[in-house]
Amino acid sequence: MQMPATSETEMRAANANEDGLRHDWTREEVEALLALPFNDLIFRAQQVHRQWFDPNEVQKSTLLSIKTGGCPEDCGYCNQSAKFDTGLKASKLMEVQKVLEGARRAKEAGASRYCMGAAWRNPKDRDMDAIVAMIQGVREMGMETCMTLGMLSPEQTIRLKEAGLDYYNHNVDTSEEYYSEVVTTRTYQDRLDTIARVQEAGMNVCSGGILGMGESTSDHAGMLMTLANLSPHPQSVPINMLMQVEGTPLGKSKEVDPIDFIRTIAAARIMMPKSVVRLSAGRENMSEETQALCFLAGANSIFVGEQLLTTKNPAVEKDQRMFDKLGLKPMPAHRCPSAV
Ligand code: SAM
Ligand code: DTB
Ligand code: SF4
Repeated sequence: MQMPATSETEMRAANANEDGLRHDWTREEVEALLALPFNDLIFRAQQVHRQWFDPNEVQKSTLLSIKTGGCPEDCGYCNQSAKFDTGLKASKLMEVQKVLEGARRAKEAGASRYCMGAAWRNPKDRDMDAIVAMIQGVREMGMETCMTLGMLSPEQTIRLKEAGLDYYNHNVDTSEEYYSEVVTTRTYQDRLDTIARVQEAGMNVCSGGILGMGESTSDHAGMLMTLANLSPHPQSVPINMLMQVEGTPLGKSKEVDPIDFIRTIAAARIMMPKSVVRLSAGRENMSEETQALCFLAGANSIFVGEQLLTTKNPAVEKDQRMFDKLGLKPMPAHRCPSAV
């Protein structure tokens, strides 16, 4: 017979999954973490960070929009939705060769992962041959592959796995409670279902969210709780600062205080110790000092290259100067300690 747990420590040990990491966070616990004195929070995050990672290594990914605009979804932050008038020109799925040329350039510029994104609610089966060819071509260059294509059917998930896809990006974006304020054309559960399929197929999950959409600190806690209670943890956790785009419903949202952004990164690092945490969209509008504090808080991945999907990212030379100043070096491919 199992003995009842007697102390908080024992309770935690009992609830830790077989990977030895916690998947039983409560919202209150995460709120308390986010509210710690800043120095204590950063110190804890650094301690955790150094258990699993070289603190001076930062993973570099490059993004490419392989299918831009005209999306039927209504995500309030996104200029690729067909429902908002943002002046963005929609385009068809790119040719495989063009995508591979982009990957080659990204590799030369020092990226170890190529992330390909499509403005789809879900891929159509007729697109899957081209998607598979892109994955195979990028893999042959020795880069890690990531795709973000919207919701997946079980069959499509298997095809991506068989093609050798390393990571699938599917963000939960915010807390479960705030989600319907941001997106109405799908549910939070839809997102979790696709994430579960990707995990079951044995691929690495890249999942995180966006700050600066008018949500509260408690929503930051709720989002981190959802991510950290996934088992296994998403191997990659992108934390985006909203890129405000005129014409989208969230184009004029109240900006997040950089300190709250850094706190969220630190809590993500503490809660998901073996995951790579990406300081994702929003660096274009961030000071070097804020970015340095994000790295200190445990962020160890960025997007490199002048463009994210449709919006701006810092110039490669500017990022290199920042790396030199901070003594950072690129993380080699396949270094994430939790990757499958
Ligand atoms: N359509 C697919 C989907 O939604 O999953 C894939 C592409 S979508 C652009 C990928 C992610 O980019 C979104 O989940 C969201 O987190 C992020 N994103 C989109 N627009 C953004 C913006 N303006 N600022 C920050 N992140 C954004
Ligand atoms: C993620 O979390 N952020 C990236 C990637 N995953 C797909 C996308 C950021 C997009 C920012 C807005 C744009 O450039 O269109
Ligand atoms: Fe479409 Fe993805 Fe943009 Fe939502 S975030 S509108 S699903 S491209």
